[in-house]
Amino acid sequence: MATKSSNAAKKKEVKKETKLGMTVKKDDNFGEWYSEVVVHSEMIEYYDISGCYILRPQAMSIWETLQAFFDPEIKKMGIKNAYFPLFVTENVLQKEKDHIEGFAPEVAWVTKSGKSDLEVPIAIRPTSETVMYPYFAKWIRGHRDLPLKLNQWCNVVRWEFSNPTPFIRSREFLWQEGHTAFATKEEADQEVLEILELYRRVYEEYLAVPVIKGRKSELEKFAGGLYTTSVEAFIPHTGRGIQGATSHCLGQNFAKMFQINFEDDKGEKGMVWQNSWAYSSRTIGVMVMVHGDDKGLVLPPKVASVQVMVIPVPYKDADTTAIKAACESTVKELNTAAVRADLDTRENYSPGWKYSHWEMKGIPLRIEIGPRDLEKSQVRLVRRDTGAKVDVPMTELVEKVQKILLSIQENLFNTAKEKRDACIEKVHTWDEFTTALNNKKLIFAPWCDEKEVEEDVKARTKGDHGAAKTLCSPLDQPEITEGTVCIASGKPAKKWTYWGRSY
Ligand code: 87F
Repeated sequence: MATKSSNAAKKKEVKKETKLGMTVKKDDNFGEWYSEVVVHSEMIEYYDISGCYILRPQAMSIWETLQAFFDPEIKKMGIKNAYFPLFVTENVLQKEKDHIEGFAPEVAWVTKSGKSDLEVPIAIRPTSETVMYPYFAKWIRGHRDLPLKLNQWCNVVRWEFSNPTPFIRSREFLWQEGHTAFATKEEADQEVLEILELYRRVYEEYLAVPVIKGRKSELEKFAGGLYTTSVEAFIPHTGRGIQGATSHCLGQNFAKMFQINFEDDKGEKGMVWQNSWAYSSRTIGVMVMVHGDDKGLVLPPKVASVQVMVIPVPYKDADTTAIKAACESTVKELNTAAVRADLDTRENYSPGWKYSHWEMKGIPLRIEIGPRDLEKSQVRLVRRDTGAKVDVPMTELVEKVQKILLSIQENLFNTAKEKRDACIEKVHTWDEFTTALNNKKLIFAPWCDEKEVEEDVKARTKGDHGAAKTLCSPLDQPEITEGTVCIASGKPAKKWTYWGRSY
């Protein structure tokens, strides 16, 4: 006789094989739940190279939506798109030592063409500073050539070794990388914040994920730069922070290395001030982790390629032709009003099967139309976020659907923010700090802002789940009252900083 647990295992196997749906709960095993969501929602297909994933149309369309927002915004700022090569020579890659140091193990190399060894191995870009900046030096001569503001949409490769995760940590990923050069630091400083605000909007307005805008510590900043700002998200289920995007002021470090000089209007020589900034396909993973539930993916309407799925509900003796016609006209009316609606007419699946299928795929709103709805000239709307059902007269269809989609977008953000905020713990002592860390909190603590102290915190909190580190010091700083001391060193605190384990 089969035991209970082996039965359960078998059931899971069968479910997986037939792709019936979600078998793991978000609370029970977050990692497995996540893999199941991204695969069953048809965003990701696993590939036979570890850390590489296929982005299917469901994922790619979200990427395109974010791009359709971000690209015109940076163009308004005078940034232009370009495309630089995928490959970089060792010589050029090694030019900025601080930059490449520490990253070197992650660089992938091409060493052969066919069977013969290349004369010199060629690296695949892990980021494009060293690819681009020799040409910045060539193109920038006088102050009239400034500012130079370029962006590229591309893939990069970083040969990660720790625990690959779709979207979150993959060996190849998509991003935009912006690289700009200015005559003055003031201009560079201003752009860093303008870009950071766009990143906030990507997360909060599109993905409905709350983020904190802040500055990275000296230990966590991009070593090749002057300072790093970031938007930081938080995953309540794992208690981990996650860097959402970064906007760096590079200062004049790269200008020095690559001799990016210009002559100002008085004929004096100067070095440019540079920025670089990026967000990647990681954005999508953060969205999945924050909003997904036991039924699968939950898509914010603004990024859902299909916002409304219409499902005919033909009872046995119902007039299926009339129902079909009503479904078709519903889709048409919504499409005309620029609502992205689609119809599932497949006859070999039951309405109930379709409900869970489209729930798993995260479609924000479902419309059911059955014989009773036809009689009453109404349709039934079912929200993916709350499961709430409401019957709406066909005459009010467009207006009601648009209103509910807005409400879903808003509710997803508000719920995510409430959950995140409930995890924030303001602490004043080391005891409170370690307790909060064990409780998977997003820790907010006064800190002396010393590198050695952060290193010490890392060492003291090292464990199976990784050490605590600074996530960012929010730009929006609370006042530091007289006598406030650093949680780790007891020295006078210089800033309030978010701490936690992170991805
Ligand atoms: C991995 C291998 C080689 C990160 C790497 O954040 C080099 C690097 O330079 C590397 N991983 N970085 C830092 C990237 C800095 C910067 N690049 C432009 C950005 C934004 C976009």
